[in-house]
Amino acid sequence: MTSSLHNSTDTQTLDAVLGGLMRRYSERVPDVQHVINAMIDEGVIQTPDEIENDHIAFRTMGVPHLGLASFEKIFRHYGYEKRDEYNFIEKKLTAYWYAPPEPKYPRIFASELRVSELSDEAQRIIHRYTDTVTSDPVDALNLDDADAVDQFLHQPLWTTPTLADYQTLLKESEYAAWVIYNRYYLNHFTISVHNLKPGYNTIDEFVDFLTNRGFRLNSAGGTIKVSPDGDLRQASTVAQMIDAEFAGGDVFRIAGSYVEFAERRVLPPFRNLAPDQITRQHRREGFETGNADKIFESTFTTQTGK
Ligand code: OOG
Ligand code: NI
Repeated sequence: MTSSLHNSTDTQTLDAVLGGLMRRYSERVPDVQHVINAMIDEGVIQTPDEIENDHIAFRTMGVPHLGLASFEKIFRHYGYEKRDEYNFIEKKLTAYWYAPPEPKYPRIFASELRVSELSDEAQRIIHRYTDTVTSDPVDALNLDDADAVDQFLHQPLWTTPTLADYQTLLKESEYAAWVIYNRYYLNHFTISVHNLKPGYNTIDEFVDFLTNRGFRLNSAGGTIKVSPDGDLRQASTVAQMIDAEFAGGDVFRIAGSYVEFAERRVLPPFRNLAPDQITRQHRREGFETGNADKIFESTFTTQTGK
């Protein structure tokens, strides 16, 4: 099915699913409201709906019946189209981005852990939880029922891990530990800074503003991550810590989700266009492996423990 065949029922369902994701994410990540409040206080925006959400991101476990092959069915049903692949050799991750059915919707960046590349012990731990999933749970879901999809995205897919298992995974793969606890929780939403008012519409200016307001930013590879072509510039907060309850009632502070900021520059052939003529298609599209590799670390202890 192509996006042009998509009807208003699909987009209404998508609106509701995205609304549910953003609502729970904002409740869980106080920085979301703090950033928005700081932007209003500074006069960068008047209301939150002026913010363009560049993309949202999800993480998945690459095992049978789960992973991207399962997860992506949800958003492809709403007209998202699969685009470029990204490979993270050290982190053992594969990712894709998905283009939305209409420009008003965020892009999606979704990644998957290549579980089979981990040590036997880590694989055993992961499978102890994920092996209870014996068929693709998305196939059992009515994707036209927004409430059902919202519940699915926020329900435990497997039993709550033990703290010992979490900590063993953490030593080998911070990503694995994140997913075993957080599952499909929204990993981040992303403020498009290029559409903000002058003085705040470059990543350098926006990062200055965030730093002056006391936000802690991910410093892996430098605060501002720049693509080799210079046209995709990104920064992110350090993930907020949450008090996570593990099996047996153990409570431990672990990384939750974070907020990202992206500047997509106008591509060279369009640089002579008047500012009011510039739309999404004139700007740098997609993602960048080198940038993403460092942005993943927003939830890693090297950043959260700084
Ligand atoms: C995703 C990190 C990559 C980007 O925009 O390149 C990313 C994650 O932390 O799951 O968001
Ligand atoms: Ni991102």
